[in-house]
Amino acid sequence: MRYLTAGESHGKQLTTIIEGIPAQLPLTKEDINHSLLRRQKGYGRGKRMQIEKDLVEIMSGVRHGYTLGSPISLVIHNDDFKHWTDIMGEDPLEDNKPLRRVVTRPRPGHADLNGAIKYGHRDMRNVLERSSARETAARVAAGAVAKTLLHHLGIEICGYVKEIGGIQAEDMPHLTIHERQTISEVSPVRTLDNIAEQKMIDAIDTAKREGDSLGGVAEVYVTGVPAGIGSYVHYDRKLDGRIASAVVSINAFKGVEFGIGFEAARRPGSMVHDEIRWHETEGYYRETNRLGGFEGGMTTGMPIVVKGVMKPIPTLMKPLESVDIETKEVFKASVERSDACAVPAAAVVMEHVVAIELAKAILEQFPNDRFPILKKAIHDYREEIRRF
Ligand code: EPS
Repeated sequence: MRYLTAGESHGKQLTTIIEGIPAQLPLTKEDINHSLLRRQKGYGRGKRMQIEKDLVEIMSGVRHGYTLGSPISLVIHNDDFKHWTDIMGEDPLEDNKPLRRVVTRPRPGHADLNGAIKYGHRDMRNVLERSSARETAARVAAGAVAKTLLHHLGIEICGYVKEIGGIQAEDMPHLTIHERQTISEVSPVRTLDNIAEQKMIDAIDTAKREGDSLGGVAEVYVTGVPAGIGSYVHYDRKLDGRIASAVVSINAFKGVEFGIGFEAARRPGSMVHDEIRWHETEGYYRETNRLGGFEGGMTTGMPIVVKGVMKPIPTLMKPLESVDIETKEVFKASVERSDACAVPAAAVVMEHVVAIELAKAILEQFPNDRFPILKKAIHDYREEIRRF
């Protein structure tokens, strides 16, 4: 399975093409729209989310509620494009018509300056339109297809917020995946801890008042993945490595931890590794899950627990100093609109990119063009490893 996305933030639409999803998987646009709606929610988002109402149009690859095995192409229209038709249109500019909304002032922390240098753009709008996190809507659409596939294989996944602006949610190791899904869904900041929730909201309000922005930590929790997905034999088949790469590729993400993560550096080995147990009906399991569901680049069969850290959004109402690329003069970058905090939305994005990597690994390990045969293969594998 592979996918590509296309589309500018204020262009006509976002497009995704997904290749390699087997035929006969039940899939509807509601499955995808549900994910898109979840990504748009979250306390701290700015005015743009009031303009957009992300809805998918399935352009190919699905017929009467089932996948065909052909490429699935998905489109999300940008409602904001109507305000940008003159600026973002594809036709050459008419004679003497000036370029509008030209960006010559790179925002610190954005792709603006490096992208302009790399591609030779003097108008940095040519960079920021694609580097914008708007693109994550397309990744969520692709991820919703992956999530649907996983769901029909008995694999459930949930992303939620662990930390915003230094306010940490308590660990809730006893919660089931369904409790995680239900509790986080009704939280305005998508967290499981209702005490931390109000403090996070207050922190966002303060940041907003001060023209500032807040980052945080999202966690993704996955159940039902059998042991042995991924591989130890080669660097690029290690599934934790692939997940780490996918997470850091999300806009503004700077790092990843599995299980206890960096804490492993501070503990002796006896307090890090998870003791192996065996149960007559369940098979092998670990007494603890400090390693977050991975050993040797492969799943252990325990829940996958992965965290991603998001830096504060760099588009700030409170200006930071930068240099105009035309005049070379120092100026203070200011903007009209921004999100004070997008960590709740980013948790949804992270959930979907993790789903994509898991679906990819499963389809590599159990390749089949027909979904019912893939489902049987996974069922048989689970039975086999239970008796191993
Ligand atoms: C973004 C800037 C804002 C965000 C946008 C990402 O958009 P605008 O520049 O239009 O105000 O709202 O996020 C989305 C549009 C989205 O769908 O998540 C940026 O610079 O990354």
